[in-house]
Amino acid sequence: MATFKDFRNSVKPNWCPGCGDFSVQAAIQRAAANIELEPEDLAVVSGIGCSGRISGYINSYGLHGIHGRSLPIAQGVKMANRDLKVIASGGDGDGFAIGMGHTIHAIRRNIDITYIVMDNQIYGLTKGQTSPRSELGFKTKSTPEGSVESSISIMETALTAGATFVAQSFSSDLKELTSLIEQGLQHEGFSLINVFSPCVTYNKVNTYDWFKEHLVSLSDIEGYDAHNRMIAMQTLMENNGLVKGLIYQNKEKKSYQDLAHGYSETALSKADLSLDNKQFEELISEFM
Ligand SMILES: Cc1ncc(C[n+]2csc(CCOP(=O)(O)OP(=O)(O)O)c2C)c(N)n1
Ligand code: SF4
Ligand SMILES: [Mg+2]
Repeated sequence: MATFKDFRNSVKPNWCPGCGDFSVQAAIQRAAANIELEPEDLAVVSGIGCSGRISGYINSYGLHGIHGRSLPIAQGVKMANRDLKVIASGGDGDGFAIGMGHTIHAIRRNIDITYIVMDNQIYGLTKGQTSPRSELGFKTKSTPEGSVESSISIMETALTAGATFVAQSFSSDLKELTSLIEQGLQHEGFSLINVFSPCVTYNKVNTYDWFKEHLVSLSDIEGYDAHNRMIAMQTLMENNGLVKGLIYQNKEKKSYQDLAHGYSETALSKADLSLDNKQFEELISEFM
């Protein structure tokens, strides 16, 4: 049986020392081992950004795609081989700016993949511009007078789009993050895990200390019910989205694969899709 070390490869991450993304990498590796996956059972697809490098640092199938497009690729991988556990990953810019259209549709489509966003409230790779997660008034090189746009409330947006699994965590809490990734991978449908993953080089506001001071742990809210969408929304709004833990899960809604007519139980990539002459002629005659 594989351990988390089997999900390591020889590539040395070139993230800055202290970057929150190291913990996300470690949590994915631990979660995969904890749910008894082997490296060949997992595919990690990423977009572009510092965070997007993560697919190269995990010993599994992997694809470092294009900016904002990890989700279409990851959904395609899952549809072609439903036997794989598939993780899509990237930054807040990747998922909530250029890739936002894909994010909303992946949520409502509910294909059984796990989307892990490393949310540092900034564009790290391009050296520190505002992202859709930067707060109003946030000063960067691109907004020296402070951003005049409000931050997108992404967890609330996911709930309204019909998400069946919504969670949020923090790079400093490896135990919780690992557990949420395990739960996300085991959830039958689309799971979104937004991780506050500080950029120590360009974001001097939303630091580790800032999150420790501001984040409210759902496990500290007595009687919090993660199966109640109204409570989830209310709790997010009351805390300005700054909560951590499993926010909402709906186990009743079927995944896309379970609803899609004629979608084979056998992974397409493993099915014999060849046709004999008679089947070929019949197929062609349907279009004539
Ligand atoms: C189509 C396209 N547009 C713009 C870029 C430039 N670009 C690269 S990464 C990035 C944003 C990175 O921010 P984020 O997704 O938050 O990742 P981080 O680096 O913070 O982890 C941008 C705008 C690009 N590579 N491709
Ligand atoms: S620039 Fe920021 S996000 Fe990128 S590796 Fe460095 S600390 Fe991490
Ligand atoms: Mg970012």
